[in-house]
Amino acid sequence: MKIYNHLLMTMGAALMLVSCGQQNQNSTGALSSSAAEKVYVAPGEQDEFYAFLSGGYSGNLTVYGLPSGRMFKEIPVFSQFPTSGYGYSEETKPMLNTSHGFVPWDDAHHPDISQTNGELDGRWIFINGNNTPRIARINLSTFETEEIIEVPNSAGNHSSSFITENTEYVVAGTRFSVPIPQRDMPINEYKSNFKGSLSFISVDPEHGHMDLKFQLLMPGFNYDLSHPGRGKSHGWFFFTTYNTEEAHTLQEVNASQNDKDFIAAVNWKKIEEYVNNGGGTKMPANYAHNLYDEGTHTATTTMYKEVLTVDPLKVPGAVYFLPTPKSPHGCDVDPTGQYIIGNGKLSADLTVHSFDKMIAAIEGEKFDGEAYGIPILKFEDVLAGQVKSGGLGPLHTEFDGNGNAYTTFFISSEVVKWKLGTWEVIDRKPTYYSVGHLMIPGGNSRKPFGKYVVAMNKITKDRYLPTGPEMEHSAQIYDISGDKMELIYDFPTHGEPHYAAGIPAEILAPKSQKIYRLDENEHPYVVKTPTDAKVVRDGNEVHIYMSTIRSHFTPDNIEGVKVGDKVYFHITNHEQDFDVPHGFAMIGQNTSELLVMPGQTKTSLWEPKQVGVWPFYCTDFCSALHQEMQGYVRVSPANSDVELKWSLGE
Ligand code: K7E
Ligand code: CUA
Repeated sequence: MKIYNHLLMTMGAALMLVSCGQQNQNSTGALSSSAAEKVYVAPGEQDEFYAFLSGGYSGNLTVYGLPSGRMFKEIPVFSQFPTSGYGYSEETKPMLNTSHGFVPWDDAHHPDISQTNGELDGRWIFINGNNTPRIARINLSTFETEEIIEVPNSAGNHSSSFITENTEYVVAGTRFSVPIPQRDMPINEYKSNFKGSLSFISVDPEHGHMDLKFQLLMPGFNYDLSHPGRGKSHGWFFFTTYNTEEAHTLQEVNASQNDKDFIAAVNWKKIEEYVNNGGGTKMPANYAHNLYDEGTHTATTTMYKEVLTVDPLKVPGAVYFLPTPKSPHGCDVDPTGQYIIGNGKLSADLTVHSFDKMIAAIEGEKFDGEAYGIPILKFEDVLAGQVKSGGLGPLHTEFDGNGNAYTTFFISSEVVKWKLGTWEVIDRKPTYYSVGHLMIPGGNSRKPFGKYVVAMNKITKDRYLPTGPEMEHSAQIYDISGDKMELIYDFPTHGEPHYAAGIPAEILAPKSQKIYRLDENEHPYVVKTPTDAKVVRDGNEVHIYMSTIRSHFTPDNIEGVKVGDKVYFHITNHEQDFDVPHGFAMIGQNTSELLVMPGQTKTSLWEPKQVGVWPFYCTDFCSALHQEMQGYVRVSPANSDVELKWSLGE
């Protein structure tokens, strides 16, 4: 307890330092002109890497270039996005369905790019929604969210979404333990009654489609972060835990009592075999699976009613606990798969476990008791080494593929570079300020590209011109090609990036899709040629089959719509040129505009409430005559007999 109090005081002091002590510490000019050259990507030239930064509470994913720090795109994932109409258009609304109904927001933390043989293959990127537990898959040729699966029996889906080295599974662990199945019970009966679920979601190797294969029901700890084994440890997955005390109140104090929490080592191959042989128990659960179809440009939702659960005690030899000091946060595995790093956030030292020693300890039954029947391995028998870092508040570690590791320290605001195997600290550089995750392209794979590290900071303060009380979070790029790290650039981010994933541009850029082919468009309301444009009434629903091309809508004038109608504008963009979208906006609609890409069909719902003649227009400056790209809808009283008609050029 004494140590704990001391740590709290140190944390407090360090935080104050961040708050008021570090202003302009960098004013000596960290950037030499050679540093400027390192990040300078001349006009018309392109970056070497893509970086995908999670958007945190924006619910989205942002795409940047490295080393320029230029933002290329925000990909909507868990949040409605008026810029494109995602989550507002009829086609994409189902993407945000859950067992709790339509949930148009989430908190996205950890993107991870698909892998083949432990190397980035650039097909998909996965990301977790924390708050209403979900995992999303984004297609990396269209940069569109294609699939979102809800994770039942989970709460605070945080140790997610990390993938195994052949993208067999995307794995999602619960941060908060809950009653499973959910039920009405007193909160103070948490201990030994709540459970933590670790979900293994299989990924179809061809289409990427996700399927919740099984959930491991673990003791009621908090499962904070995770990473897959790779190489020799492929087949295992590692999760940090905290609150092994199973406290249900004032966790700040009560979840910091144990000197050591655990890293849970899960042999998923063993459990997979058990499940494939009919093992596990089906349990009722409600969850949504939302899938976007590329042909119809439309998402559909399937609701599931049960899930396969596995009791770890039924699969002997599948789960072990590795004691790890002081409420570990990050859980990282080096490129060889030998070292598992757990960073106790209340500790100064980093704990490194050895996979080989773990296997030997399991075989030698070097146990130090058990927790709910799960064997606890002896700390000394699995420990590879400890890094005496001299920093405070270690969080996350990445690797450069040259035998070095880089760990962030939140409290002491720095990145520390150290050597795997000797555990010696090689270099340390300040961050501005209070760094969370860091990212090296491919840093979570067998083959990192150790040229840059991007630090994602929680506090911005004086790094940019002030923008009122709210500042965007700041990221920083360090050149790590030499022995010493060199800070070469700061750039603002969007939302709150937690983790990120980077990949060489040469893997993604050549396969980036340029248009959707109109002849492959299978949308039920597609208009393949302007002569097919029409307006159809079905009761009080009016379906407008509309096409766009520079610079008009077909049709552009519509009459016979009535107050109380539900008017669906189904807009097909007839352009087949790269980067020529058209937009659509209707006065008074209770949704956003739409941005329709070439060859695509999107639908906007409008429910007119007043009679009149109401305009719509194209929102994207698509041509010299973009301002002429407009039309009218005549709205008559509910009982009117004005006939439905539509026209262009009449
Ligand atoms: Cu450390 Cu959500 Cu990965 Cu933030 S988490 S920093
Ligand atoms: Cu189409 Cu502006």
